[in-house]
Amino acid sequence: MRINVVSDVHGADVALRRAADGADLFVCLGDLILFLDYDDPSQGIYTELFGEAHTRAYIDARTAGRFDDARVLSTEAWARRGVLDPNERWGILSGQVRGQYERLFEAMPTPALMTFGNVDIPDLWPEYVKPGHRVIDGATVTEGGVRMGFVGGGMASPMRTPYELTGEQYAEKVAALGPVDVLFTHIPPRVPELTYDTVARRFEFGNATLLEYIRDVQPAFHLFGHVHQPLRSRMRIGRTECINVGHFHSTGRPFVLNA
Ligand SMILES: [Mn+2]
Repeated sequence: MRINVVSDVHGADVALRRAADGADLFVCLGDLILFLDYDDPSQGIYTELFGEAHTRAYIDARTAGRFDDARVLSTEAWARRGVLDPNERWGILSGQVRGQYERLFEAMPTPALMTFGNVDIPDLWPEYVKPGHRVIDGATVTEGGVRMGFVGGGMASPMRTPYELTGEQYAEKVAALGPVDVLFTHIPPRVPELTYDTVARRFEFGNATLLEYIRDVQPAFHLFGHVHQPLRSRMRIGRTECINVGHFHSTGRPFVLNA
């Protein structure tokens, strides 16, 4: 069975339309929305709302780990738009997010097995999924005799992205899977080579429970995304081949797994 897998779509709807070409099964591991484009600050929701100069300064602050400075920049930018109460931000942001979801779900191949990235808003998905889109998070499906487990979302972080979980919440979802042949998640196991981003020059969040699960269950494959430019895009842990499927927003190409 040929499985085409994408992750970190971040707005790339044109390439997404063709991402299932030639596949028996199509899988999307989340991060559909583009809030901030670290490589190209001229696009994304923040740039549409606040302009490119603000977005560059905001990205610089976050990249340097100056999260307090980033928050001050953000508060100032909202104030320039007349939004002083942080609770009012979502009303404006949600319009932009909904526009992107409309475009991306329209381009999303069908059928598709999907889970959430950390930059996704699970509550909005039911409004946009098409017939043939199956959203799976903390559960398994069997296709062509291959048992597949899915765990979506990221870990609580200073980046405060929309779908972040505590270690306990994440572990609960992993524990619900039982044994699988192929594990699909948005984030990698907590292994330095797989979590270090060589361009952002920082460790992204991996998950320790995933590493325990791999050592314990030894699925044939673990496929994930999240780290856009990883130090290593694949490595073997015991019998499990761990593979970062790549930053679809940059490559426009799915990872092809023969399972
Ligand atoms: Mn991403």
